[in-house]
Amino acid sequence: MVVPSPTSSKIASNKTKAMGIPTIDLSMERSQLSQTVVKACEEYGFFRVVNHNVPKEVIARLEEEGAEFFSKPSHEKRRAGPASPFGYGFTNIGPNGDMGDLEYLLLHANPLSIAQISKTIANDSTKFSTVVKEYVEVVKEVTCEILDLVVEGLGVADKSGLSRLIRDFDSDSVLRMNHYPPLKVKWKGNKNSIGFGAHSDPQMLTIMRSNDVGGLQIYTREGLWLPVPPDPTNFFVMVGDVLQVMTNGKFMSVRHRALTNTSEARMSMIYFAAPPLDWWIAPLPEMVSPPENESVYKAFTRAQYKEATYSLRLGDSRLDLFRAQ
Ligand code: GA4
Repeated sequence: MVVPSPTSSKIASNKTKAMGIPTIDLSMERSQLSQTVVKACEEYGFFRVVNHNVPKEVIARLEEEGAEFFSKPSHEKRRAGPASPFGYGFTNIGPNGDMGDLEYLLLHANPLSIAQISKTIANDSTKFSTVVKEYVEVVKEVTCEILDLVVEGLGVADKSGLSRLIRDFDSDSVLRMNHYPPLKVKWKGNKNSIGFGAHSDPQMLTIMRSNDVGGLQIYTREGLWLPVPPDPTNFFVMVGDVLQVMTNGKFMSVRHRALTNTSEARMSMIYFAAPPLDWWIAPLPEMVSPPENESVYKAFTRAQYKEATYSLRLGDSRLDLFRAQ
């Protein structure tokens, strides 16, 4: 699926790129930190996290498992598929005809589901499952720390109201490993292929780590695609649709996409943090103050939102279905 240029929109100039992507240093003093996190969520819906305390061995172990799986012959990988939605998938993204130049593993982040699906993925399924669970546990902690900072920065009374939903055993969080193989055809000039098309994430918060190969781009409020330089030792965080609703639109979920135009393979591991399926999603009480600031959204369950997500295309604007009149 080679496209002549990165479609639909302009790429950020060097000047815009120099503005950089906000970086949150988790070792900073806490009161300052919560305000910085809120500002980054408000202005970009996207930031980089450094000094996160995730052991590099935990990341390396998952990367190794991913590399081992994706290096298997196709017929073996296909035994773990098709992804409907969980398992091994390639080219097809979701059930409605979206496609990309990638292959992936999509897993529910619940420990029991991980143990179950691992049996179809790896020869040593106990090892695979242990490594995935360990990674999920540590990134979940980073996610919860960020959500607690968000809540603090927004002045929300229930200090662990958001992180509690992610720690819940029934949380609907998922883990995805994307493998973007290098382009087979050498193009003259700037030809790119769409690895994963433009979309926002339908969860609360996304935490992404990739190897040292670029490709991720975020769509800025100025209407530019901003390439994100890879940073394998750190994480990138994205505001998802659920957090947009809970902040009544103060934060906006960030549109992003992955392009492939390199000679090297890109591999990313992405944790999508979501509340349980029966959780009612609505703006936090502190984020509405009628009559001036009414709720922009109707209340809906995570299950209803998920159903809407899977009934639409990747790039569709699903939140429009849930706007209050
Ligand atoms: C995008 C974010 C996550 O990768 C994902 C994707 C999901 C899938 O691949 O099964 C979706 C996509 C994502 C949004 C619209 C629907 C559902 C594919 C698709 C076309 C796992 C998710 O939760 O939503």
